[in-house]
Amino acid sequence: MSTERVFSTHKIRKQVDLDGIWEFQTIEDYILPRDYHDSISVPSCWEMVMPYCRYRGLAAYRTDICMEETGNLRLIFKGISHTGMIYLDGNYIGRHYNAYTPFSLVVPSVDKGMHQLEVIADNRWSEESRLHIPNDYYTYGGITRSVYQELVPDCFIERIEFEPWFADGSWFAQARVIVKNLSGNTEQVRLEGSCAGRKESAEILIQAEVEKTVNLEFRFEEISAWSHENPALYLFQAVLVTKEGVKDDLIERVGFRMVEQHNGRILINGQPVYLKGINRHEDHGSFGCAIPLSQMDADIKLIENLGANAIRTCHYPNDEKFLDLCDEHGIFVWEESHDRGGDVPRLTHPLFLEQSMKVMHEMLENHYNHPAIIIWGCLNEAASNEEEGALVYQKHFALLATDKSRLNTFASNKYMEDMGKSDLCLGMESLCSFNMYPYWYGDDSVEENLEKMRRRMRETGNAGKPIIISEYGGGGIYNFHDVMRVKWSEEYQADLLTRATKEIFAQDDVVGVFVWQFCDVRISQEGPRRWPMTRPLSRNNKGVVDEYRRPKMAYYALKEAFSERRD
Ligand code: ADA
Repeated sequence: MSTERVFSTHKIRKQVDLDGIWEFQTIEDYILPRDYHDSISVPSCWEMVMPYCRYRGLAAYRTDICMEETGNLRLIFKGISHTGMIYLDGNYIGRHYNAYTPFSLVVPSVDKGMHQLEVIADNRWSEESRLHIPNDYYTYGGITRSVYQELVPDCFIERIEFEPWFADGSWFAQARVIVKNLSGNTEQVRLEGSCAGRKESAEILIQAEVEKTVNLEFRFEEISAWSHENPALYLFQAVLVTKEGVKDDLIERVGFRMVEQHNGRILINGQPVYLKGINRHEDHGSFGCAIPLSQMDADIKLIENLGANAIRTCHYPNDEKFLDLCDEHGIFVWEESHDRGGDVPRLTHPLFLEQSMKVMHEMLENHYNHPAIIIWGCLNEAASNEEEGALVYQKHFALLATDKSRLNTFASNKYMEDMGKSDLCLGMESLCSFNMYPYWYGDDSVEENLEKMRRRMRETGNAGKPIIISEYGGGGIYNFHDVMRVKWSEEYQADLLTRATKEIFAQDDVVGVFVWQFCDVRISQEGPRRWPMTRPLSRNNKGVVDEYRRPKMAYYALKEAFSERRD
């Protein structure tokens, strides 16, 4: 079994896991070193390994790979933070920007035998990086997610989009299978798709050096729908056959569910759901953002034990294995494209649109088949109250709206009059989501905040849309106790969550909450915002568990508060 996902993705195609100890060397420029003087585990964040704890810069990685026969080498990188340059036998073969999305490269006709794979990872702040900036979370460095090697035929299956829907008492699906032809000839292939006992196929001609989408239509007789209570999952296998026989395959895991927004409610398979959620950054005191599967599993169980049913992947796409676990546990996911807090100068920077749209494309392409993802999100707390910002939101929502099988939203904090012009973008999203920090940053109550949100929704013709409170919470330092229950004590944080959760649950038009946040996270030292000055221990301490997952009083208070709502 391959380890790319939590299920086998191939029965035919050969995939090798390249995780392990690679050679490692910090460097000063984009020039491969001749000698490597250190080693490091892949995946990992170099900050978690001495002596690189504060290293921000460039580093080279090297490993040997084996081609068992001459053929097309496909390399899959699940995440390099934040820029990766890839070299095979010393030759440059590709580049990728952004830590949080996977990418693949194909090198045709690679000779049988041993080869050297090298990667330069770069986590520097620079003008060229408009999404990874000093922030209220940390941009780690290194090959932070797994790497795989594959041998692919000239015509191979690149990916699958499986879109199910329910109509007239039956489940239907369209499977869009994306096939690539690397060869210089037009190829004739048969594409076979099978799922839940149904089989469909199509014969296609695919021109030289192009990518083609093959549509397979299915109608199913007996299907268990995917839900929080019963997260039923099915395997979809696509097989590619040429006149020489079976050549390639790709297996995806899918779930059958419909997501709608109706009468101010979120409906899953026609049933209203209330989202009791939590914001989770990919961060851990021992692993940084390179969280191993065992810890992902433990995180899911901590979150389930809270009585939560939803997670927001603030503020970037997550590791696919974590999304796989959410599928299995019936946890609803709001997956967010990468960005946090874009002001007008950043949103209008010539590289911002290109970089943010690319991440969004990669998120949609790679995570399309997760039934757990019911909401796509983008542009957390950006300049949605400025004309220039609204233009960027428009472009993002035009792309998100191409997926009709999910809802979309963004977390706004621009509904308050005292922040100047109010939000201009509420009409672009299917749900209205707002971040608020009652009893923490300001003195406004839950009710006062909600009144401002509702007023802005009315003013912009969006009254009646479901409201989500996408963030609320306060800081609490693990093991700091105080009889006065002062700010930063575990007591204050627990009291805040008890009170705010109760007050939000009493609001009829709110259909979900996402507490800020699951675990304490490391924050950037640099940058004009001087984050450490307002973040004791150089962490955002609003986690209900600390960076090592030790529960604070807030964890138990939230568990109690969540148990008050049973729908
Ligand atoms: C914002 C932001 C979060 C975090 C939070 C906080 O709402 O979306 O990333 O910075 O505030 O802790 O203040």
